[in-house]
Amino acid sequence: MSTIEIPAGLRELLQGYTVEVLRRRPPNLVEFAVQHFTQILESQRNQQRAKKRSNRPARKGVTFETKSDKPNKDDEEEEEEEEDAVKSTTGKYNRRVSVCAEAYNPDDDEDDDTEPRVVNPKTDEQRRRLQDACKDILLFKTLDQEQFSEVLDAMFEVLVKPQEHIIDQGDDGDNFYVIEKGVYDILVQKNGASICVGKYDNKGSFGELALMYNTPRAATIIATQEGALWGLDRATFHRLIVKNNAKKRKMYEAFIECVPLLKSLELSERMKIVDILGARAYKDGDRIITQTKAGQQDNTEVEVARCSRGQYFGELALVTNKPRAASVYAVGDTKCLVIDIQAFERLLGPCMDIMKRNISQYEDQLVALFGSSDDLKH
Ligand code: 1OR
Repeated sequence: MSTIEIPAGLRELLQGYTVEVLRRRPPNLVEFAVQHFTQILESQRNQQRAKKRSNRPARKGVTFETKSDKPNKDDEEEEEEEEDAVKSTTGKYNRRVSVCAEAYNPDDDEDDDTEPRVVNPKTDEQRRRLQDACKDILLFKTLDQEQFSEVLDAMFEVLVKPQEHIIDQGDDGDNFYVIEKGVYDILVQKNGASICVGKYDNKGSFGELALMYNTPRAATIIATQEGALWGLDRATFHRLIVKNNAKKRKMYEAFIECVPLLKSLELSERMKIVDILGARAYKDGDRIITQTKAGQQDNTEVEVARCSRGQYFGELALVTNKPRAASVYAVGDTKCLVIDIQAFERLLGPCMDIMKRNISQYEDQLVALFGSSDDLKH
């Protein structure tokens, strides 16, 4: 008796669809099936693109090309671009059309809630690694549990090789990436030369800007060693993160307006800070920052200052590129808004002078306490 072979993945596909039907109870099952499987197909294509990039021969040195003069683009890729361009006329997966940083209005996107979820099946072990990589990602910190698990479901693993370009400056944005492991250089083109402006060292995320603001990729990201990333497709990023940003702007606008440090920024610059910040809650006594630089005399800790609403901390090590000069503890239940070092450098440049001026006040405080400010000398 011959047995009928069930194609690999069929069970997961049908299960995924069934779960979504039960969750969302769509009025038209066939229409919903079309949407659901189209989204999966789109996600698979994203993965294939990411994979293709990883198979591309590593470029020698660092070269930058403009969109119009890319010489080695293969025919298949051209086809993909055409295909995407066609899609954009249907309005669903718009390619970059304009450069803007306007607040996204969720009311313009009412049908988003009925959009089917992208689900990339994962083994338990993959899911555990993914969860671990995502636990400190600031952009995910303001999502509720349900949204966060949708994000995890949609993410897909990307293994990278040394010298691989994950993102090229000037390209359109396809995915957002969370780093599981590996070191990645950040390069920016300046006067025709590419300059390394920073790196990601086994943690963090990148690729959010082009997706958030519909702009070309602002930097090139190159793996310096073998690594592992988790990608999130543009559509899901838009549906969950960008939509959430509109809420974040509403929630934090008034607060950010009254933070003295940020007064010298334009409103649009302040809103960009809101877009990428994450919220973290602490309980009384929790250590928020750990001093990594040796203390003054012995190891006893002395309270040197207390910050409250609208004030900031954690900038000193970033400005001076030195180890953390002090520990910071929560007094009572607290909530902090946090940005990562790359965003800090990118967005807070105009506030640097104010921060430096304020840093000199720390020295005065330490001199008053210990009679020396060696800890802050640089
Ligand atoms: P993206 O979608 O534009 C490139 O693709 C990514 O590099 C970008 O999102 C950020 O996630 C990341 N300026 C611009 N983008 C940066 C920068 C950066 N750093 C990381 N990315 N600067 C470096 C700050 C250390 C400012 C350079 C002048």
